Amino acid sequence: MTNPKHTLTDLALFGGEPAFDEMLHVGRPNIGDRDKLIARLNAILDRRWLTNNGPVVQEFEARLAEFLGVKHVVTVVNATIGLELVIRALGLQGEVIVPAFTFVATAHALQWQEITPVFSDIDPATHNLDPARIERMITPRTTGVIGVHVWGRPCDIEALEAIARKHNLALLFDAAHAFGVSHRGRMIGRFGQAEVFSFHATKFFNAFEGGAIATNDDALAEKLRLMRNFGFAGMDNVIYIGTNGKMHEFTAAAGLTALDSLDAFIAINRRNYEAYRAHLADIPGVDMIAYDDQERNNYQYIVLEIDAEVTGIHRDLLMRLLHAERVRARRYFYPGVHRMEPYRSLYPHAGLLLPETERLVDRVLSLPTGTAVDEGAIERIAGLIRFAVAHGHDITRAMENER
Ligand code: T4K
Repeated sequence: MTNPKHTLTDLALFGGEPAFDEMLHVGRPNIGDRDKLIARLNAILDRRWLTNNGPVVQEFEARLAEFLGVKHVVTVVNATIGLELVIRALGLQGEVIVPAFTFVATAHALQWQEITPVFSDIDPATHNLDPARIERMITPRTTGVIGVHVWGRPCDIEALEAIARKHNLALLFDAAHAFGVSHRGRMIGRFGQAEVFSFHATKFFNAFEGGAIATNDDALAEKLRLMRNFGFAGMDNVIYIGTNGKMHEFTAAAGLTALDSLDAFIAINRRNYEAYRAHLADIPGVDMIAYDDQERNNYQYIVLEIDAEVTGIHRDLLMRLLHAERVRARRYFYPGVHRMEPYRSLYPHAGLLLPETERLVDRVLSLPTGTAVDEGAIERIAGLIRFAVAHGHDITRAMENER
C-alpha cells in the first residue's frame, strides 16, 4: 500500500482525477453484521409491520435511551427533521444563535421555519461556539442557542448553560457528530433541553439515514412524538400541527445492527486515529485535532489544520493532490454556512463578526477513516502529506506555472 513519492513528477496531481470508486473516501459507511441485518429485515417482512412506531423502532429507541442514560429517545427520519421538530416544539422564534462552522443543516432547520440563525464565532482551539462571544449576539429577539458538538468534541456545555439560564434562552445541541461520546463522564444526549443525533450513512454509527432526539423532558418528548406523526394522538384524533418525521422499521433494524457493532467501530476509529497521529507527528504546519482521552470518544473524524504559511502549500492544493492520489479528503465545513445561500445574500456582512470561522474554513481538511481504511492506507496518506509539505513551495510554484 505504501507508495513513496521521490520526485515532483511522481505526483498524480499532474495527471487527472481518478475514478470515484477507486478512491478512499471520507464518509465511507461502516457496515455491521450483514447476517444479523438480513435476519432483522426478514422478520420485519414476515411481520408486515413496516412503519408507524413499529416494534423494531421501539426496540431501537429503548436501546438508545439505555445506552445514553436518557429518559426519552424519539427517533426521526434524519437529524435535520429532528432539529426542525425540537426547534418548533420548544416554540423558538425570532433569532437563534448558532455557529457558522457547521453543516448547513443546523442553520437550515431554523431558516426553514423563518427563524433567523445568528452566527456566532468559534473558539479556534475547539472549533465549537466560543461562549465568550455569544452574549454580544443576544438581542431582545433571541430565543435560543444551538451548540454543535463539532467532530464529536463536546461544546463548553457548562458555559452555554450559564448563558442560557442568565438570558432565559432555550439551549439545544446538534449532536450529529457526537454519538457515543461523553462529557465529564456523562453521555452526550443528556444536555440542554434536547440533543439531536444523526445516523446518516456517512456517520460512523449509521442507519443509512435517520436521527434521534434525546431528552429528559417528558412533556417535550410527548410533543415530539405527536409532531413527528402529523399530530395524531390516536385514531382520527389530531391535536397538534405535525409533519411526517417517522423512522421506519428497516432503518431501525440497520440502527440496531450498527449498535451491536458500536464498540468494534469505535475501536477501529481509535486505531486509525492513533496511526494517523503517529504518522503525521512533527510535520511542520500540519496539526491534527485531538480527542480528550479522559472521556468516551467516537474518534470518527480525522481533521487536520493546514497552516499554508508554514507548509508552503495551501489546504486546497493539498486536497487536490490527495484527490489525484485517490484520497478523497474533504474540507468540511467550507466555505462556512454564512457564505452559503440564502445566508450569503441575507447577511452579507456576517463574516465580519466571524474572524475565527473565516480563518478555520481555509485550513481544515478531513481525512478518510472508519472500517474502509487500514494502517497501510494511513501510512500512504501520511506519506503523501509529508512529501507535499516537504516540497510545498515547489508544488505550489509548479501548479502556478501550469495555469
Ligand atoms: N448537523 C451536523 C453538524 C451534520 O454534520 C449533519 C450532517 C446534520 C446536522 C444533518 O444530519 P442528517 O439530516 O444528514 O441526518 C454529508 C452527509 O450527507 C451529512 O449527513 C453530514 N452531516 C455531512 C457532514 O456529510 P456530504 O455533502 O459530505 O455528503 P456526500 O454525499 O458528499 O458524501 C460524503 C462522502 O461519503 C462521499 O465522498 C462518499 C461517501 N459516501 C457517502 C454516502 C452517502 C459513501 O461512500 N457512501 C454513501 O452511501 O454530506
